[in-house]
Parts: sequence; structure tokens; C-alpha cells
Amino acid sequence: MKIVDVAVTPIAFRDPPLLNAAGVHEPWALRTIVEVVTDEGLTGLGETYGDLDHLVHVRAAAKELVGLDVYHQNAVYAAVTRSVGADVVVDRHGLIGAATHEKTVDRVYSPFEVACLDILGKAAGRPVVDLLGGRVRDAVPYSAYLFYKWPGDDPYGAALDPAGLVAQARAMIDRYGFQSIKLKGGVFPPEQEVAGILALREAFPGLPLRIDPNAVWTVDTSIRVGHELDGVLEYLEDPTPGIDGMATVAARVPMPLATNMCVVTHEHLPEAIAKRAVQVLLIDHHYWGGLVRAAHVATLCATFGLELSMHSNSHLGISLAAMTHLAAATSVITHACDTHTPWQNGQDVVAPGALRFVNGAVPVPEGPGLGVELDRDALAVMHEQYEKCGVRTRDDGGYMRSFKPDWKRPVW
Ligand code: GKR
Ligand code: MG
Repeated sequence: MKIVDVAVTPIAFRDPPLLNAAGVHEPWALRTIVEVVTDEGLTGLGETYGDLDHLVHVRAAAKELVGLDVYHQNAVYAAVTRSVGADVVVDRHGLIGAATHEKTVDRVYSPFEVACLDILGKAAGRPVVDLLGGRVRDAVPYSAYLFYKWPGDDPYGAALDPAGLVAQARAMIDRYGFQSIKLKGGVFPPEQEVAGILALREAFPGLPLRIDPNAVWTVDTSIRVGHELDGVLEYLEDPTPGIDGMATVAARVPMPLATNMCVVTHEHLPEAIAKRAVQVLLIDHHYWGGLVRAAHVATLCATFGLELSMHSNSHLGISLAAMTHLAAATSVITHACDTHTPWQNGQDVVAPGALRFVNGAVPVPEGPGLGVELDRDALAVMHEQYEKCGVRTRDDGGYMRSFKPDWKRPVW
């Protein structure tokens, strides 16, 4: 089955002022929607980052795929590799770890692979989960992903202290039924964030908790916080930068360490495993080269005793569907996955109905392929928003400095 056309559409959607170690989310989040069309009339969907330097590579790769067979993913990967070129490194926002050439190729390839799997599922009349080995769970649990935030045009209000976090968690859990909680930290001095976690522990005694300061704590701070939160955390995510720093912390804190920053491509795995730097890897098909490659990495990690969870950035329904098929087929993903879905507040490019949360979990979409349909009107509106919004590359730090000119990424 041959690829005859590939459409690449950048879009923008409203994003609340969520705070993180890199600054604050701009009012518009960017994504790129990929549609792969075949000579048999089937179309597959993919979703990826919207930053301009990435978009340029996605557009260039799209041209190289025409004429290839959707079954021949090795040929598709080779075409993307050639199109990206040698030594090119893209990805600057800094919250998903080091940028490498391998990661750049895997990021560009991912939406095309997902779209091809969508096509193959539609051709076979089976959901993507069946192409990945079949389901090991009927629904994928996600965590309530809390952020410190300014007030915005969203239902959650401001959250700048423990009471604000507890109120945000309650609103999100009431609406989605989440059974575990992640706090994006690295915003306030660690003692304030420890107080936030302890308030969440008191308010939600039965729910697993995690905190992720995106590597802005020193090794000493990470060890101190690790001891202060002994018995409180399910895992501590990226407290400090680098494999060596994480290994030092891991040897001295009582809880597992998780990462989506110090292990982000295959080349990081041997060292991280040898040094016992992390115990939980947050897999993400958007930069680990699509669903099949991400599933392979997950299985490889499990071989070495690592547990698996899943990372997310601001995303829409094509990504949520893909994440759900992957986690539904991958038994070694045993922790609730991250999702930014609540922060999108109903905005989507997929038609309503296929994706829903039941007790914090998303039932695997039943339809063939990804099981979601593109809402062309929504796509057109979001593309127009992209054309008009002026944002071309995510820049949380620049946006923060438009309010606080002296702001710098913290180190605690
Ligand atoms: O959306 O601000 C955010 C997050 O901080 C995101 O960019 C991170 O990549 O969710 C992420 C994480 O777990 O590090
Ligand atoms: Mg993280």
C-alpha cells in the first residue's frame, strides 16, 4: 500500500499560564498534525511538536515519503534519516533532556509511524493496540498533572501555595477521577514544594504522589528533599541534572528516581543502567521514535529492572489515542501515565466521543487504527490560530521574562 500524499498542518491552541522551571507556558501551545494518504484511499493521523525548526524537518521528511509502502517502516525510517541529514540537532526548550541527532531523527519519524499504524489498523479493521501485540489492559490509567499556575482563562484558577494545589487536584480529580497525582515543581524553593506535597498527602491519603522539578535541584538538595519525603512519594522525577548527578542521588534517597530528561535516547541507556541512575523511565513515543520503537525500549528497560511510566507535553487527542494504544499493549508500563489533557479544556482536533476518562483511565478506543477521527473544522480553526498567534517556537523563559525581566532558570 503506497503513500501518495502527506499533509503537514501546524496548529495552535489555548494554553493556561502553567509554571515550570523553564518559565511559564505562553497563551498558545503549538502542535503539528500529519495526515498520510495511501493509494487505497486510507488516511492515517499523527501528532507531533509544533516548534518551527522541528516543523521544517517534518515538512521536508513528508516529501520523501511519497511512493513508499506503509508496511515498510524501515524504509520510512531510512527516508526520514536521510531527509534530516547528518549531525542535525533540533529541540531547544530544555524540559525533555539533551537534544541529540538520534533523538531528532526519532522525533521527526514518530508522527509518520503513528499515521502508518493508523492506516494499517484501518486496513486490517483492528485497533492499533492489536498491531502492538494486543491489549494487556482495557483502559490506561493517567495521573492528575498539577502545576503551580497564575490565574487564566481556564476552570482551575491560580495555584501558588499548598491550598491552591489541593484545590486544583480536587477539581481535576472530581472531573476525571484520577487515582494518582504528579506535581510539576522547580518553580518555588524546595521547602515550599515539599509543603505542597505534604498538603496533597494529607488531602488525598490513598493516592500515589510524584514531584518533578525538571532537574533544577542540586545533588545535596535532592538528597535532603528525598529524605523529607520518605514514605510519601511513589517516585521522585528528575530532581537533578545528568546521569552522574541522578546516580549519586539515587544511591542516597529512599524512593525510586524517574526521568524523562537524563535518559532520552538509546545512547543514554547503557551508562544510566550501569550507574543505576534511574529506576523508572518515562517513555514518550514522540521522541523515542514512535510506538513500536517505544515499546521495544520499554521491554529492554524492563530487562534491566527499570520500571516504566509515560511522559507528556501539551498535546491533543491524536497523541492521547497513540499514548493509550501504546500503554494498553505494553505490560511493563506499570505506573499511571502523564497527560496534559485536562489543561486543554476540551479543545481538540479529533471528533468528540472516542476518548474519555473513566476513573482516571482512558479506555482503549475501539475503532480501527487509532480509533479517532480528524475534526476538519477544528483543524482549520486551530491552523488559523497558528497563522495569527505569532508564536513559532515554545519559549517559556522568554514569556516569563516579559513579566519579570530579571527572571532566570533557578538552581536550588
Ligand atoms: O508542560 O511545562 C510542561 C512540562 O514541564 C513539560 O514540558 C515537561 O516536558 O511534562 C514534562 C516533564 O515531565 O518533564
Ligand atoms: Mg518530567
